[in-house]
Amino acid sequence: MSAMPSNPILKLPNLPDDAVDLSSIYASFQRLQAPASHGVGNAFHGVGDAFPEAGELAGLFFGDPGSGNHAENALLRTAAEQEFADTGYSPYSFLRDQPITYSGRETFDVQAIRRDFPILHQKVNGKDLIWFDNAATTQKPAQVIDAIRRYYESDNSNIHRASHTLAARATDGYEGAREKVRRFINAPSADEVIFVRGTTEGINLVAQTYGRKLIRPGDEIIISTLDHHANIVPWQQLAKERGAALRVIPVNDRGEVILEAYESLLSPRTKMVSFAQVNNTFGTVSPAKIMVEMAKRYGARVLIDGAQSVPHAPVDVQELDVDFFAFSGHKIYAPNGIGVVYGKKELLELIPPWQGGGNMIKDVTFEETIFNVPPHKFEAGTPNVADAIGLGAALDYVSRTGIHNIERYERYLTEYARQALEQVDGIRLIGNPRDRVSVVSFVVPGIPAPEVGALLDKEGIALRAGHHCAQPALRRMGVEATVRPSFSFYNTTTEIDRLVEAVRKIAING
Ligand code: C6P
Repeated sequence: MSAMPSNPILKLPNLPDDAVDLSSIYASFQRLQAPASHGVGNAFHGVGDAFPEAGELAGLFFGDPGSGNHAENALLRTAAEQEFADTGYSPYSFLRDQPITYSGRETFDVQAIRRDFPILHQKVNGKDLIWFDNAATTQKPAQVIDAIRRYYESDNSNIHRASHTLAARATDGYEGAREKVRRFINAPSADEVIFVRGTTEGINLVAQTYGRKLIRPGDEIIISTLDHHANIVPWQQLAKERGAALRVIPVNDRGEVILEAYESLLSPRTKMVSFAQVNNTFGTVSPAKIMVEMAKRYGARVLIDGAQSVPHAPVDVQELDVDFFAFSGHKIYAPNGIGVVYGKKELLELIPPWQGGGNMIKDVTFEETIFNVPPHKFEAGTPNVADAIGLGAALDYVSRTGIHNIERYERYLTEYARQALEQVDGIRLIGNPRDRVSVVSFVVPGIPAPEVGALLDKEGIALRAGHHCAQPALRRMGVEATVRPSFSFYNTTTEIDRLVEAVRKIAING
């Protein structure tokens, strides 16, 4: 076994970890760029051209026969060309790009960002902590911790009910956070933003309200092989209860949904399509806008599980034209126990409340209850005020940093890690999606994934090793468990080099 090269990354520019200036990242990419630039004002094309994978995708998009199934390519191309003709943006990126010029606050400094996250500055097992478990949960900046402390120190109160000053302040804080969420996902109205505990609760809410009211025997619900258990079990339960059928979109060997197969599953029987915009095992970005449009042609409603997309790229629910959209606060630098389900107003008005109790009513007698209007109709009981305010502070933090900047830097880190890990002898990468964000999965044949996770923990590296609550997705790739580093904008290439070095040793020594 040859000694490890000082920088195992050959294809990507090695960036300094401090003061990462996005204009210099972009300049590095430009130097590496293939001659046939498509001139599309899109991060994926601009940044992605440095990556062979992305080049392949661009080839596919622009008519190169590329690799893989031709029928699938043709379908993708048709849909892609239409999307491009309509919008001028790549359908594979669910992003709207910013101009490619950076200045002032559009440039971020990784070390300055890291200083905002107190938890990162500790030793674990004698080594500097490396937090690569961001798909499971993200760490919280001081700004979020401070917002929660300030709330409990000065404003704590129940909301919407009392006539005193603290109740007014707490209510303003809570409703202010709802407005911040509205702005962040570009919902038309804050009344369409329901606070829940997280993505899981959001999907269950939709399944048990919309689903119970409108899914009938013989109807069909479509989900994807790439989905997290949170988007499988609630629909499976509902299908059994209502005599409906669950249909599952297959994926190809790369770990991408097969649009052609999805098309063939759709029919007038399809009442609901629900899928993750970004998968949590391979980081696959699914072409959400196209998938919504395809469902709409059959009159189906669509829920997008945004747990792994919202932290990494801009999301616009109006542009997606999605009916429901769920995400978790704790994956986007906010506290645990707070999340969001967005629903279109006309649907929220149509469907029944989920839980009964205080706050969700207008009037109660023993004979009858008149329900409150959305979103309050879906928020029975005293809500999680402090953590909603924490979520608002987290979205402020992300917005100040710039979600476009975050996305570009995280794509860079992810591709850096993928290429570096690919060069480690004795490990196998699992899943190879052409459009991915934040996640890389691998196995070390002969060593169970949890054991690899424990060995990495000894090096101070925290990541998830197991089935990631997505057993069907992993089984599709022939494995039961993987080791899964997942990246955030506070991570660095130096940390990835440390991971690669540790994995290399494990693969050699066991
Ligand atoms: N995935 C992971 O380590 P909750 O637990 O409700 O905040 O999020 C559920 C969920 C739903 N959809 C997707 C795509 C997810 O990734 C998750 C959570 C974590 O991958 C914890 S299992």
